[in-house]
Amino acid sequence: MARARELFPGGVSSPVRAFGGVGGEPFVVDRGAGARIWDVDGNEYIDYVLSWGPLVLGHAAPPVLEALRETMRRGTSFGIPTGLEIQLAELVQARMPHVEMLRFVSSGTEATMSALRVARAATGRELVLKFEGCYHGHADSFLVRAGSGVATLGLPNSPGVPGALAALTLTAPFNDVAAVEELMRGHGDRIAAVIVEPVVGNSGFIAPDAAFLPALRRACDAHGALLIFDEVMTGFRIAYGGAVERFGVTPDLTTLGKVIGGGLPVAVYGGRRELMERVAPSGPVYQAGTLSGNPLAMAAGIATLGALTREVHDAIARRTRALVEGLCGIAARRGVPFTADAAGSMFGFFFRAEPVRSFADAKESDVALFRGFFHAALARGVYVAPSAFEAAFVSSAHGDAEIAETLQRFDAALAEARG
Ligand code: KE4
Repeated sequence: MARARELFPGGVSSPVRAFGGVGGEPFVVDRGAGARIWDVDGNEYIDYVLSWGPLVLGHAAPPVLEALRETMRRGTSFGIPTGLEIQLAELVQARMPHVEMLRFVSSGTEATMSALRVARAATGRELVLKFEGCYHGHADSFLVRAGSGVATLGLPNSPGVPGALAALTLTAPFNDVAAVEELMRGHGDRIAAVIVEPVVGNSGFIAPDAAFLPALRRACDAHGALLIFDEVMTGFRIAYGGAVERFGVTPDLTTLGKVIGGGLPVAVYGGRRELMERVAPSGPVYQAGTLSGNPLAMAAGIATLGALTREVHDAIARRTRALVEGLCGIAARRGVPFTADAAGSMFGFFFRAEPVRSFADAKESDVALFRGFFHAALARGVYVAPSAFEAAFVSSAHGDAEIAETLQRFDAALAEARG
């Protein structure tokens, strides 16, 4: 890490990995297999970060490695159409028929940035509405924090984001239908899109109230705005068919990432055909990428989705629910204020008695206790995200033994963290 800090800002390739949210120094990983990872000192951890979501089959999953071995023999990249991208796209469409046409890119940031560009082009409008605590990658328009909690023109929270651009981003609290309707009354005819994580994973785990997503759909229809579901994290995790299957609300555009690359760089933006046909070269909205549709990434995605059958998905979801219920039981027995929830193979918890419905609620959780718990759990071989405001993930490699072991270690870690 000392050498890394000389080479990279904060010594990391992505900020959240630097343990800034929990203090201390990150470990350096050596390898992973199934549900477990080992650091360069030989310490073993049951992994609930899974590369921040992608590894739904666990580390070094045999079908993925086999697909990579077979594919790399024929070359690693062409920049020419291949059959692999067609195969992966058809696998996505089979589970998400509302993604009528799509474009592969190499990161969730590219996907959401491009989806917003399509929405702005299609509507001729410039404003975008996002929700506090939702993260959609680091494109300028999304690095904006609300000045107040209800409806405001954004203030850049990252230097380098031009004020004029930040001013085009509106924010509202997640689950706050009244705030959305107020914004729509005030700015609705200038809003190109509303973008939302259907289940929030970037403020910790926050599920939508039953009325929330339908209300967003209605508000967009009433004001001619497009609805974008950012499913980079929730896709193929909260349900076999993602948010549309789970909530019955259909967006105009969808972004995907993480799971569909099985650990290699793949993301997607897609949706209604008449919107996507506006994208170059069939239309004038420009977006391009040297490694988009990369054959190795496509092969890993095909192997991952191919193995993630509905039965496999449902089995992981059952184990995830069992884990969450076990965690709640332990916290209750120890009298620790705690709330946890899950959707499919994604879950999260907060050290707070009341349910968390917004980022403001999440920020009221006991972050200091989370920090102590994180390190006590890590010392016992359980790795959750080094931040109180991230979700956690389970893979098909997390069997009953891993869940049982996790609960034992969680209990001891909580006892230590409580002091
Ligand atoms: P990437 O550009 O990091 O591939 O994807 C951005 C993105 C877009 N949308 C959602 C809903 C996301 O969760 C993400 C990325 N998620 C974070 C974890 N919260 C990636 C981890 C990191 O930033 O290192």
